Amino acid sequence: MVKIAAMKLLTLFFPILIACMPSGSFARTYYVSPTGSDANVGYDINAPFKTMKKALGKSDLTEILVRGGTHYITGDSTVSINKIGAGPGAYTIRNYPGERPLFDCSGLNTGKKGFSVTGNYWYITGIDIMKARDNGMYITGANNIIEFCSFFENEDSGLQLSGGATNNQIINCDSYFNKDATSENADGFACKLDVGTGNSFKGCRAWQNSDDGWDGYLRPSDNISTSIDSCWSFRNGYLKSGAVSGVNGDGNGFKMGGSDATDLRHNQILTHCVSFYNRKRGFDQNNNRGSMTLYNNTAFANGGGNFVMSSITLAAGSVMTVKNCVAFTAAGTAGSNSFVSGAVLQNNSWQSPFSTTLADFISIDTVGARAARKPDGSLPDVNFMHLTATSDLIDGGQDVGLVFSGEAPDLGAFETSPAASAIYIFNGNGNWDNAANWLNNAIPPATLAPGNQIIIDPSTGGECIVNISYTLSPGASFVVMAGKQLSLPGNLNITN
Ligand SMILES: [Ca+2]
Ligand SMILES: [Ca+2]
Ligand SMILES: [Ca+2]
Ligand SMILES: [Ca+2]
Repeated sequence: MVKIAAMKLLTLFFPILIACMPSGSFARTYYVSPTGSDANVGYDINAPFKTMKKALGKSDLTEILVRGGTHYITGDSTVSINKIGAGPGAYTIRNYPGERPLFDCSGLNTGKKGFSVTGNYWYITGIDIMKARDNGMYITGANNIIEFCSFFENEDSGLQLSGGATNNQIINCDSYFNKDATSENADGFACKLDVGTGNSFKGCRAWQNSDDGWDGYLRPSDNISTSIDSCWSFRNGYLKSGAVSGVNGDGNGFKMGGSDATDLRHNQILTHCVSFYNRKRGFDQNNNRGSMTLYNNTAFANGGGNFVMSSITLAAGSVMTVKNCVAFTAAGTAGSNSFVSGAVLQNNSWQSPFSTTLADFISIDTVGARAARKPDGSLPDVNFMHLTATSDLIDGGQDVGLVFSGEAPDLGAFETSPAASAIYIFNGNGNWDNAANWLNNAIPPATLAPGNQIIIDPSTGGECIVNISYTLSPGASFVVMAGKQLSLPGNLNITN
């Protein structure tokens, strides 16, 4: 009886199953848990695998959901991510929702990396990697996205891009307390040596790495490009303990390049980045011969100078451009800044007409800079180096194609949002300068701030008489409601 019933079910459902299957595709989500077993089926949440290696070896894999808790990576078992996807979204490794897996790689053999990404089109998010015996994560593949991950206490750079790695995006990641035996090599984020072009960083933080926060030193790659946006680099060249990392630790915030024969070009675009309290330089040319474009970056109190970009002449065709940047120290000065001959320097805090003092900043206290990220992985809110409402650095920048608020970009990494907009409504009948004709007696001020608005909406049968001279400046708006009367015996000037 039972056997016959099962046969009937098969007959009934088999054609339907075939119809639902995408042709040629066997997509599957696997689960990996510290309490799982590689003898399990893996695709059932109640029967997860134990190791990443097992899940990564499945031919029908498209996604791995990693359960929280500590996963131990040991021996020679670097987590190898090598499948080559055909396009965006091909493969995913993510934390199980609401959980945060930690990969403890301290049991690896000497010199072994934690994760090695040779594949393409992987999206990896929501995991932490610690104590690898070399890099926490080493990427040579292309078009991968690494988001909201952290790398700490590894024995070389936390995350490194090399071996021809191209077009990878590193988003909202932290890399800290990484230290190699000599302190000479461990950077927070290394995009260096034989790396390819088109890699980018956004919203990342690097602190207390024994060598540099970011390092773009090349050997032998030449004329490649990297962009770094909204990243913070601080206290590099110091160890977890706070001690100096040693004479071999470089201690730069953003080291933009350099090469053995001082001849190679690493074209760098840095925007909205903040570099502070690094042991040596905030932004360091380091004999990079490529183009360096720095817009809206802030350097504060770096021990060896804030912007130190005068070490060597650029290659023919390369350009150094520094606009809308802020350099400052706790003593209230710009600190030490230098640039190559011919550098384009415009609208920077140390240049005329700006007067940059402590009064320009809400706070120079770095409190909160290493605080936990927001639930979506974005950077925490801080007051550090944000501008006060009266600062002449607000709207002091030039439009370089980045998003800004108000009339123009501010100087530095943090754009100030304009005050909440006010709306003034004329709802009476008669003269403009009679406050009683305005809603709540709120008559518009002599100068209307950008974003604010005047609405002319006289009472039925009434009119608004502009009996004074009034000037509307750029950014303010003026609306006369349909069918309503506006008379101009005085002057209404609208400027742009
Ligand atoms: Ca070094
Ligand atoms: Ca370095
Ligand atoms: Ca000022
Ligand atoms: Ca602005």
